[in-house]
Amino acid sequence: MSAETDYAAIAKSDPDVYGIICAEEERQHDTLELIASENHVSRPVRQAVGSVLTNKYAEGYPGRRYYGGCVNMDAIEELARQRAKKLFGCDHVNVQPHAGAQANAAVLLGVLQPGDTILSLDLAHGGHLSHGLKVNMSGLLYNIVGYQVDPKTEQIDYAEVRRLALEHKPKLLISGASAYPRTLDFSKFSEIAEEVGATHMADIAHIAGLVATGLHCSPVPTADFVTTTTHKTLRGPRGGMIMCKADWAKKCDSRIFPGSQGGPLMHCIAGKAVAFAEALKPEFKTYQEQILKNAQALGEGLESLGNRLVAGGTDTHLMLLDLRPAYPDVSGKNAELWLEQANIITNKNMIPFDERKPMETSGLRLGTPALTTRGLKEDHMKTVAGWIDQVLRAQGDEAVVAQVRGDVKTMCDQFQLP
Ligand code: DSN
Repeated sequence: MSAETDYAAIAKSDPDVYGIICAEEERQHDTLELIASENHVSRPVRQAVGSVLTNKYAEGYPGRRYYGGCVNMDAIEELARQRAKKLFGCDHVNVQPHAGAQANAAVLLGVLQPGDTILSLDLAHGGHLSHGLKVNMSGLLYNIVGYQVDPKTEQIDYAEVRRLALEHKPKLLISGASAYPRTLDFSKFSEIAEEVGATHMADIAHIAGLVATGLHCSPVPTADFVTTTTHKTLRGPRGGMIMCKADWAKKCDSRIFPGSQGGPLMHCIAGKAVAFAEALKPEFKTYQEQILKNAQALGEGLESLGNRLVAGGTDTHLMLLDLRPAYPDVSGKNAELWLEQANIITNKNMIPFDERKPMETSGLRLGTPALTTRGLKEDHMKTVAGWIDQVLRAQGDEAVVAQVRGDVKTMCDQFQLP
């Protein structure tokens, strides 16, 4: 059975939904995807996620389920676990979190009592909402102390993190980010956590593919918990995962089920198993290396056109463009909109110490995982940097946007989606 066969069924039975799926396929084909957290999964991953495993309830864990008929659910979950352990070298893994936010919430529930203190990176400095945003459960239930990047280097100042940890004695120290372009020194975070008696949770959602292939240092040897999503650089299905030391295994599992989730999404767990096997292949490392080369090329291309990158550049798959020096009148909101009109997909993002509001922003976040999946290389990145610059300099001028959109379409036609 092929994906096309599945589409034939839905095309006949539900033209409305089928039409939207086709429109989205066309949009993805015709646009350059530069959102750092997105990717294009393989067909095998999509087939696993679209499989009959979606039909099954499997509350519990392999060998201890609350429903009958779980023989194949046990097999797939065990396979996903074994592959994840091999990929990251962790003691224990839970592959059931529906998403990264659920993985993080379960760790918080396992480690903290309401009112306890968490020390984590400010959202406005690259952190994540599940690390302590006031209106997220993390910020509603716990006392959040934020660390910020250094105003000069725009990088994490570990002496400042230590100072805050000594002052506030957090019960949980969170490392990891969703908009931080530089290497994270996870062993330094673990040292600080140990010094103040805190538990250390590292969230590697963005960089999981780099960590799995040894291209970014791994927190697995030193952190108590490592959480991730499976759909960013790791290029698996939408989902989450928790890795932890053996001592925390029982607590981790019980806070996912029954603590915060019901039945696991077994079709997504199957997709995770497929993606982990793909990530264990040598070519996945080559792919991650190309993501990094492409990020360097894109960053250099933008800098050569007079742009400023936050923190002086990138060590990873993503960069933050400070729009103010090259395009003083352009907000992140406008940049995102005009680039989308030119079929270049990005997201507005706060930059450290941003004076614009979160829905306006002075920054644009750019990442190379999806374009690299598509087969684009360093030379293409220079071209893409030029197109971004043309659209922003012209402040969305319709003729310039139309010209770039045409050029983007020509490039997209040369690079098929998986
Ligand atoms: N929304 C994700 C991102 O774009 O980084 C984080 O969850």
